[in-house]
Amino acid sequence: MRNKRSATIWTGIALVVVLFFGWLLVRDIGLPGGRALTTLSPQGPKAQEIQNLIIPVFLVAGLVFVLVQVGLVWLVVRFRRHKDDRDGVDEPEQVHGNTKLEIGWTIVPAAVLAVLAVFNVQTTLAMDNADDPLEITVIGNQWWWEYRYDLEGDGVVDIITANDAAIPVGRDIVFKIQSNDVIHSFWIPALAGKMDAVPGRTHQRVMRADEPGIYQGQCTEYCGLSHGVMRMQVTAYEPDDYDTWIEAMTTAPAQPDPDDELAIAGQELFVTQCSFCHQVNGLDPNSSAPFEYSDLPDPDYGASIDIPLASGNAPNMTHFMMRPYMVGGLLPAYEGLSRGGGGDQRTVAEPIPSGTPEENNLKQWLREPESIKPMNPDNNQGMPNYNLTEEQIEQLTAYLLTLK
Ligand code: HEC
Ligand SMILES: [Cu+2]
Repeated sequence: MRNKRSATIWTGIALVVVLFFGWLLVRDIGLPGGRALTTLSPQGPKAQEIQNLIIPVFLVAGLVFVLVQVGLVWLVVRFRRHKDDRDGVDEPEQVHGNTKLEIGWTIVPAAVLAVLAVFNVQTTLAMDNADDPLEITVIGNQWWWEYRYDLEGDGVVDIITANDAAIPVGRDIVFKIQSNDVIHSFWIPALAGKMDAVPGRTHQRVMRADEPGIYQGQCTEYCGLSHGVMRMQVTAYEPDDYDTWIEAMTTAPAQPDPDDELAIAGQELFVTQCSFCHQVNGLDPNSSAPFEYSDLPDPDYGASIDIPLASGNAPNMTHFMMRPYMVGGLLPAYEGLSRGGGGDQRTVAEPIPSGTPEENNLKQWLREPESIKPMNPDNNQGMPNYNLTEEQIEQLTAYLLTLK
C-alpha cells in the first residue's frame, strides 16, 4: 500500500519536471517577434513548413516520452526493495520473456516512425520548391559572409556585398551556398533551415520572407576562432524598396567632398593601406590621388582591376554604409540596432539607411580589430591590426562613412 502511494507521488513529481522542461522548449511559439535565433517563430513559408512538421513530431515524441517515463518511474518506485524484505522470499515473481509484449513494442515504434517518415520526406522535398526565384550566391569566409547578385542572369556579378543580404518580400529566393575556406553553415532560422557551406560545392536553400524586416542568422558549423560570433542578416524589403536598394548598390558612391579634408585623407589611406584586401568598385588601387571612379562599377573581383587577393578576400566596401551591420554581422552600423542581432527580428530597415552611424563601433574595429572578435590574420583569417594612429582612424572613418 505504502509503495503504491509513494510511487504515485514520485511519478507526479517526475511528470511536473518533464512538463516544465517541455514548456521551456516550446515557450517561444507564438511570441510576437520571437527570439532572434529561434526556429519556433517562422516568418516565411519554408520555415512554416518546418514548423508544421516539428509540432506534430514533437507532440508524438513528447507523448511517447511521457508515457515511457511515467511507466518507468512508477515501476521503479512501486516495486522497489524494502528494508524488511527478505532475500528469496519477498521477491516478485521471476519471469523470462514475453513474446506478445516484445512483438508489440517492436511494431508500435516502427509504425510510429514509418508514419513520421512520410511527413519528414514530404517536407524535405518541399524545401527545394521555388517559383520564379531570385538567385543569390552566398560565400562563407572566416568569419563573415559575402553575397553576390547576378541581376541579369548572364553570369556577370553586378553586386557584391557582405553580412547582410537584401531580398524582396513575397518572392522565393534561392541562396546558392559556397565556402571560401572551411565548412560553414548558413542559417536564418525565421526563414528556413540550415545549409552547410562546403568548399568546392554549391548547396542551395530556398527562403521567402512574408514581411519586411531584418532576419538574424548565425553560422552553425564550427569554423574556427570566431565561429560563435559569425552572424549574418537577411533584410527583406517591400519590392519598391528593394528596387531602390538595387539602384543604389549598382551606382558608384559619390566621391568625398573635395573640401572634406578628413575624408579625402582617409580615401588616400584606404587606397594605399586597405584596398589590398577591400575593394571599392571602380576605385583603382594602383592609381594615385585625386582618385576617380570609373563610370561603371564592376564588382567582379579582378575583372577590371587587378587586386592581389593575398588574404583570400575581405568584405567589399563599395557601399559599406548601406549595410545595417558590420564585422561579420556582429556589430550594428547604425544606432538603434542591437549587437549581434538580439531583440526583435522584425526591425524594419530602410533601403538607404538614414540613421546615425555607430561611429564608435567602426573606430574600435580599426583601432583594435582583435578586441571585437578573435582572429588569426597571420594565417589569413580575419583582419590584421595596422596600429593606426587616432588621426588615421578619424580619417578612415570619415571616408568609410561616405560609402553609401
Ligand atoms: C589583410 C587583409 C585586410 C586588410 C589589408 C584590411 N582589412 Fe579590413 N577586413 C579584413 C577582413 C578579412 C575583414 C572581415 C573580418 C570579419 O568580419 O571577420 C575585414 C573587415 C573590415 C571592416 C568591416 C566590414 C564589414 O562590412 O563588415 C572594415 C570597416 C574594415 N575591414 C576596414 C579596413 C580598413 C580601414 C583597412 C585599412 C586600414 C583594412 N580594413 C585593411 C581584411 C583586411
Ligand atoms: Cu562559419
